[in-house]
Amino acid sequence: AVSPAVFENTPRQWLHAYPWPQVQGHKYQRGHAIVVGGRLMTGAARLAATACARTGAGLVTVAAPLMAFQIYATALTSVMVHPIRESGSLEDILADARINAVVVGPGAGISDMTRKHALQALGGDRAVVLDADAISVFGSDAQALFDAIRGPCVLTPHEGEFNRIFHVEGSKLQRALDAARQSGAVVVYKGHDTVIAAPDGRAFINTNAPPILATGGTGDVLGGMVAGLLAQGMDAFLAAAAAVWMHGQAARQFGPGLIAEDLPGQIPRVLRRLQ
Ligand code: NPW
Ligand code: AMP
Ligand code: MG
Repeated sequence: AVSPAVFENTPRQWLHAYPWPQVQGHKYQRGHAIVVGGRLMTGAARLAATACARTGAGLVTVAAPLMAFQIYATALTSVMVHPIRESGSLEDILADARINAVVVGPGAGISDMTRKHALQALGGDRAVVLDADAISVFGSDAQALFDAIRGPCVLTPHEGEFNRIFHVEGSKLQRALDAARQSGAVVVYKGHDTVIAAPDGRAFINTNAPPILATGGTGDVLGGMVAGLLAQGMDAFLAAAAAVWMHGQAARQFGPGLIAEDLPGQIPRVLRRLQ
């Protein structure tokens, strides 16, 4: 049964919390997000970083493995690139206290390095988005992930990723709510009927996403969008809900043949219509 705390995801739910740019504001006041880049599948982090900037984050940096540094540096213009040390540690990058959101997972690969990056990202006050491989890599050890989640954290699994770390039953809504409670994170359980669930029992069901979104890289775009809103100080549950709705709305500007990189450029238009 749908509890009274469940609503359809519409701008009415989160628009009051969207951080509209301030007249006297500067970029450092609009947040600084880090997107941890993969070594081989570089498209995913490029999509996430661009989408992150498009949601209004003041600064976005891709933390890039040395072997892929040139790819990120050449492909991205508004986004900065910072090399990850040989050791793979993100410590020096995350040392800057102004960094307030981190995305790990898009294109990261299933490896000890991805696991280490996820745990390092979670070891601080900043908000964290874990998507894709940063979820799957905890498939045999989900409790280690849940134990590490202490601050604001959003997990954005598709069905396959969800089932690797959560073993819950019932309706999609119930599974998402149980997953959020178990993990302590906001869970964005994706699909045509994405459920955004918070550990405290709140949930939104999103209905604006068109089926043309079922194409490679759209999830990576969404992860970056959530982080962009978190960097601007939005609450994790509202940031996740807002990003999911904007993502669906951006996709509705297109028809079949939509590709993931079409989406970020539509975000300013979606936001302008909300003003
Ligand atoms: P089946 O076939 O149903 O048995 P993965 P991934 C299952 C990066 N990307 N949606 C299904 O199993 C990502 O960021 C990079 C999807 C399927 O075989 C990740 O790092 C891109 N799958 C990495 O690729 C663009 C579902 O799960 C398996 C499902 C892998 O990500 C593309 C796939 O699992 C991509 O985003 C559902 N709703 N339900 C780039 N441009 O660089 C069940 N499955 O291989 O862990 O997932 O999404 O391919
Ligand atoms: P990912 O699988 O990580 O690339 O994420 C895919 C994105 O597309 C998520 O935001 C899903 O909610 C969305 N999506 C996937 N399939 C559909 C569908 N059939 N209808 C609407 N949205 C979808
Ligand atoms: Mg994905």
